[in-house]
Amino acid sequence: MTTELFEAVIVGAGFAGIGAAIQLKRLGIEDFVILEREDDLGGTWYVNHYPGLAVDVPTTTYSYYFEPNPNWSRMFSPGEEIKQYADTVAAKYDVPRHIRYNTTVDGARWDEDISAWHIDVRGEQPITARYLITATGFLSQPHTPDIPGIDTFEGRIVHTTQWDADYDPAGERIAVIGTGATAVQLIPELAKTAADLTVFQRTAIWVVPKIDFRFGPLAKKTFARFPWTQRLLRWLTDSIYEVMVSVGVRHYGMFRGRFNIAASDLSKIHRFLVIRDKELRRRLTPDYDFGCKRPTFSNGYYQAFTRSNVHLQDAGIARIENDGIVGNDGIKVGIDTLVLATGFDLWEANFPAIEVIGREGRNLGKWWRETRFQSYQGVSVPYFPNFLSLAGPYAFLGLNFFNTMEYQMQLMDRLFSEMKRRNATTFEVTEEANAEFLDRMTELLGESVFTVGNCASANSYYFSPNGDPALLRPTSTETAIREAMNFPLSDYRLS
Ligand code: NA7
Repeated sequence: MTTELFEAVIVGAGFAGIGAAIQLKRLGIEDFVILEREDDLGGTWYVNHYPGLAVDVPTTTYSYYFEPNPNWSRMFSPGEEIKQYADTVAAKYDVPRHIRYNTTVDGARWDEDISAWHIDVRGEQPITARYLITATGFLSQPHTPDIPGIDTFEGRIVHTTQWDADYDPAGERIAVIGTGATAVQLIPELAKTAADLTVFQRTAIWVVPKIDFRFGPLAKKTFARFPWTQRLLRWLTDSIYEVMVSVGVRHYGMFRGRFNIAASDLSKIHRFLVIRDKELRRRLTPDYDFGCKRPTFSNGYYQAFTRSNVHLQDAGIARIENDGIVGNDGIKVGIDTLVLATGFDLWEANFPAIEVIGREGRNLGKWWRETRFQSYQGVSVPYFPNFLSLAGPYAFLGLNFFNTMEYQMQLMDRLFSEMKRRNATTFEVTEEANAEFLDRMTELLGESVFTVGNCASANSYYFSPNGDPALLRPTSTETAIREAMNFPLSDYRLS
């Protein structure tokens, strides 16, 4: 079989893939292809389009630092604006011509003889590339729950990642399974017109008010004419989020959870002001510490439960029948539509998102499971030369994906520039550097909410199946960027 040749392959055309493409171009590498399984770019912001979809980080912060957007309509912009932003940035840097849509990567294997990756593309000829960059995101593999009888349901069944834009919930009897960030956005929208909406909650979620407002024409004009004004606002929202993650998550122990207690008090007051029914408030109250799992921001979620057409079911699901859901309390709820707001298979299907076989036949997924989930600076793994995993263990800086991108682009810059300087064609992180990084991350997590807090009942995707809180990189954004710009070059073997 013939094989196509590229200098680099990027898997995924979401914000991470677009960022990696921009960085490669800055480094003078144009011979690369982005393989994307969907038929458009934008990743999660293309796939998700359920009613109520919005970013849950201020948009001033949720954007590439080098590409501020003066046109955001509000502080927490709706999904379609974020998708539009992805289109605009990609077009500006001439990224789309590198993208191959409807292309699913099945796996990749390192070939020691030619020092390159063989990439298997479903139904197409394989690709050979010197560098492999997986930009597959953290939440990209939808989770369909394995509830008894789910296949027998005869009504409409939809996962939130596959929303049908023509679906009209008016007059429908709807069940929503799940109460994560997606459900918190969707439920108030469905509640407006559904005849009956039953929310099946397994684990209550912390919800705090959202300080959201529109950016009027004057604000937009000011951002466009005086970009420093938007930078200033970004600095403010960046700082607030940085402090939240630092005090509430990373240094939970040092602050004895005081920030988390204050945040849960805020959520409690919010519930108290909105919901008069004491028992309902109790049922909506989480029994784990604020911060163990991603908290949500909403002014409409609790409100929705005060409507007469909205019901909370927290007894658990026994089974699904052809026309409804039977709870563990024996009560059956008849429904027309079943909405699965059940999130994503993060650890099971995303670490890694494709099969990756490195040097000496090492299988990345197996190795992570047999040892621990680990990656140097959140991107590199020993035995996997010329490979960067942008959604790796300990990569995510918490809350804002763009800060993560920022340091990863810096790291690419330093690494590839040094390769060029030395005329090298292969890089591989050393086992020592990787082990040292893992030890450091483990130690830093020692005083985090995940270690010190009460997270047992949170069902949080921040924890890997073996119990390590291996998703989050427990350093500040500033530290991550500084390390990406200054890491010892001896941490990599270049040849
Ligand atoms: P999440 O946050 O993973 O939430 C998924 C929800 O679905 C959560 O409440 C789960 O309950 C629930 N779930 C999953 N499987 C089941 C079964 N079998 N039965 C009952 N309930 C179930 O995904 P989202 O899409 O809401 O949000 C993802 C991210 O998008 C979010 O963190 C933001 O970063 C943006 P559980 O809590 O596991 O008990």
